[in-house]
Amino acid sequence: MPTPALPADFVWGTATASYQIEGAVAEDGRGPSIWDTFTRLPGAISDGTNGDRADDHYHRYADDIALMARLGFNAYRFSIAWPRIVPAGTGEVNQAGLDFYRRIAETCHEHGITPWATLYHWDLPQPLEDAGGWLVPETAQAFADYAALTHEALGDVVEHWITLNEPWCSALLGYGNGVHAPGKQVGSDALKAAHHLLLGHGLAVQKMRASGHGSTIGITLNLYSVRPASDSAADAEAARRSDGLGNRFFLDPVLLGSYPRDVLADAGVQEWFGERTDDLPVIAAPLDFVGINYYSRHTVAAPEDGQFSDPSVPSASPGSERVVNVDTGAPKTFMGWEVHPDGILDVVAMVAERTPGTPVYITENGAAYDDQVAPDGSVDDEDRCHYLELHTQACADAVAAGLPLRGYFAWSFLDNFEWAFGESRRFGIVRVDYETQERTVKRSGWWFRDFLAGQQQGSQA
Ligand code: IFM
Repeated sequence: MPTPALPADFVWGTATASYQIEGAVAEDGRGPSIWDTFTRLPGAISDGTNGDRADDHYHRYADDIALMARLGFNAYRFSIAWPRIVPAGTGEVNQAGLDFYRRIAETCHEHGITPWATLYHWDLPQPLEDAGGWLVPETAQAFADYAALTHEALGDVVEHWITLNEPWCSALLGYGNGVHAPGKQVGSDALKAAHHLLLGHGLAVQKMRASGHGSTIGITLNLYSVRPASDSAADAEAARRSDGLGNRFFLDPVLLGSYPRDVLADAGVQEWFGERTDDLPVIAAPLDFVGINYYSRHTVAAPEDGQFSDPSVPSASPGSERVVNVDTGAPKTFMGWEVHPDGILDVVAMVAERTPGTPVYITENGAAYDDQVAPDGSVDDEDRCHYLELHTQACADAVAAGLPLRGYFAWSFLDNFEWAFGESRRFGIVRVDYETQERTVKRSGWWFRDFLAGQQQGSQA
């Protein structure tokens, strides 16, 4: 059955992130970021690639945005590279960086596409990491200053602003197990990094609100549908921990102004967090919307006897190292992530129950598959088409259920540099040949064009 048309003002966008697509890392005054450094560490990136060139979007953005328009998207979510704007993290501002993002926004407007800017999608200026990174509160202040000046400079061409993308990843992959930049492994102190990220978010919202621009401001969290593998009390406990660290630890401070006590206790960090309660009203600054990146469901269990976690293995789950993710046998993407479209309703409900009526956007959703290129150059990615069909249908179900879902952004427009997996995982609905930089719309891109045309017709009927 075709997906029913969603309201005419439903946002149908596509998303990218600066380091993953821009390339041009040494051009026009951009400073080094933690990802420039991290990708040079032996073994950090599975295929040894880096973002030096990526999709060369820095030079090809105009054609890329024109292609987006041809496919029918009405919004483009991109991220702004902090080291292009403030190359050293604090201090001198690089006008060429601001000019680049103004060109992106203006090109979007020329094509009837609404620009959505994310201020932090993981590319921290390296000098700030050298000074302690997200483990120190000064980085939160530096982020707020950068956010405010960028918003001040571009608020006339960009109305929708997202402070942070997925602070769980920045904190727990960056400082917990170290599989992301900066590659630190500091145990439960990674939660301090999470706190400083959220503090930076709150300070940024305060400062951005003080400008004359009537922007809408939100944050993007990666949330998971979580369920216990069985009815046992032990599996329910595993689900509490997984939901606690993955979802509630971010949702509660941002939307309710408090950290979940059980998660602080699991990680043994009550004292440190107890000394920072004054930050909570800042972190809980009122938002105009909440963005959710939704990809998958976690089915979790308590460890079987003998499944002890090895304390010498750095963990991204401080205090909950022994929670086991169970393979349910459901279809998975090339990332090994279970395909569970109805989880969209679960995660939107998590926001709605904490802050009823606040608009929610799925700011990322998509899938990596092992794309095959036919001799004629085409990519018949039927599995990705199916994934997108199921998840856009779930959006329609969420709206029909009365949940405050107002938009959806497909991840990603282009194949791109997938962090620790380098170029070995492709999420794009448009293929990129990294050698020639040629773009080829995959079958999923054409599927989206037809789907969006149907939406437009349906919403006009
Ligand atoms: O590529 C990433 C993106 O940068 C953040 N969200 C998840 C995507 C897929 O892993």
